[in-house]
Amino acid sequence: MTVLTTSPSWHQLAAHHARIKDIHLRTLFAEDPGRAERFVAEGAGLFLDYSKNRITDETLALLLRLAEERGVTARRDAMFAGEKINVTERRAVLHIALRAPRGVRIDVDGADVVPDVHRVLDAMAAFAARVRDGRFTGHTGRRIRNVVNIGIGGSYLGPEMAYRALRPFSDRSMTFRFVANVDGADFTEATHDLDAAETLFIISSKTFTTLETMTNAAAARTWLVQKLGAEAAVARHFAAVSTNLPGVTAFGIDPTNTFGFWDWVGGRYSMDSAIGLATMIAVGPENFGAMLAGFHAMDEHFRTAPPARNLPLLLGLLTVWYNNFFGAQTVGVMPYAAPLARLPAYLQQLQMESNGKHVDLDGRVVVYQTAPIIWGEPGTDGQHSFYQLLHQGTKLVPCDMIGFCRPLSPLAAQHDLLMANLFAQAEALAFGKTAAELTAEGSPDFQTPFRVTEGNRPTNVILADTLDPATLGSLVALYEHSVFTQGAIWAIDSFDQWGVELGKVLAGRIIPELGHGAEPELTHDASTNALIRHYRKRRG
Ligand code: G6Q
Repeated sequence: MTVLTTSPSWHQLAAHHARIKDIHLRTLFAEDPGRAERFVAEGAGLFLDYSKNRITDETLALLLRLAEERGVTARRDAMFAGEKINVTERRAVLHIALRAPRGVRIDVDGADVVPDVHRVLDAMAAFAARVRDGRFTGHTGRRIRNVVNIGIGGSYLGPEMAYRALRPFSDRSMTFRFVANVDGADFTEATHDLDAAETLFIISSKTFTTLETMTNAAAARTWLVQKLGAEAAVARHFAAVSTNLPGVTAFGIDPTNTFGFWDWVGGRYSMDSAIGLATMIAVGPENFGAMLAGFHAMDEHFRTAPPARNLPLLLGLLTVWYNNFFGAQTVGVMPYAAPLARLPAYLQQLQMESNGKHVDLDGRVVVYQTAPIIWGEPGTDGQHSFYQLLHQGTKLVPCDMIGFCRPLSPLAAQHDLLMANLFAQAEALAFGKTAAELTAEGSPDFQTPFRVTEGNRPTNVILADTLDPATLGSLVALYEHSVFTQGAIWAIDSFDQWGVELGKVLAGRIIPELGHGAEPELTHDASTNALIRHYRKRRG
């Protein structure tokens, strides 16, 4: 593939950027109020208003041409066809198969994977139903009331985010906890008030070798056996989700409580696989199915909607526009929905682990920026902390603002306050307040320079009717495919993660060096050696 920066539309975009970069959104709207109706797109239950971006019709045409030149749709079709587009690991990338309805055919190496997906979904549904209605009991015959998911990264962020988002749909008689960190405080805090006789641990690990998860799983087994006084209790209190079935069996987990998935599902793309078992137990198989249908609706939208109306494509291209032409380093994601508090953390992994790459598909070091840093907090909380920088700081931070037209809370009047704030922030960020306006409003002269809010800060506003399972599915798929689009433009492998290896290897080397008793000679750099010595001396 040709280098991105040599493609004709890249040059045209650079020249176009130089022409329009200083045009204010106030001017763009004054000259073309129709943009509010034109720069919107709808699909899979989501409505995107992208009119408050620093773009014109020409920008959009050029970005769409860039997508064409970079073969985004061909790459998308290759993903949907099960081709091994994860080139560095020689794997297919088929999270879209996890939500394909029965009867759809998707082949990997000549075999249809969809029947297998549904076989696992059916087994999960049967297990979830038995846990929820009390037929699946613990070692002492008591009903399971607590579920503790032990997993990290892609085996944690999705389940926790989805549980929090869909809590109103969950079984309120049950408690759900999520343990990820190898810091023992995480496990201790999650279990300190739980009755072992009513607790089910789900060990979620694609590889079943991850240090944090295996350590916490061992801690869980010790905790359970100590509390219930019987090794045999393990079989009634552990379930596993993994692609490594021999590893699960070696740990002693009953194969009938084990749910598999496949190497063509990346960790950060796995919340709708068996990794979602805790989510399914919480909200029930039917709601989980509705979430999968939401994912699938967005998959179909991405696959079939024309480019100019294609939500993930547009969102991805706009991210490229700010990242590569305006030099924006970050993207803020602000869900105006308290239950989506963990969405920014989830999207952080999705974007930064997928597209935080420094070589292209041909192994050449890239000469352009790849993934922006993703961060965010729910509105309105963020307004009372970091929004000051968004409005008046020196950095350009494009933001996605996500809101819902109907509340799930019975406090409906508060919902208007929430949404008024979303609309107001997007308006203030775009249009700001001039010195002349301030003076007309009676601002004292000495304060005016400090109160001027420049505006011209871009936002995407994403609206949906309500935060239900289907909407959550389509929202996550929207971002999955936006990340895909960006990776395709940058010609990088969005589905590997070699960068996390080095730290893991070094930690493996240091663990025995911290060991109590013998303290082996240290052969790291001077700083690492000194830190280890300090720790050995001070740890008590
Ligand atoms: C995700 C990453 C990573 C992974 C965790 C957990 O795409 O590969 O976050 O999910 O390291 O791995 P296991 O599921 O194998 O324990």
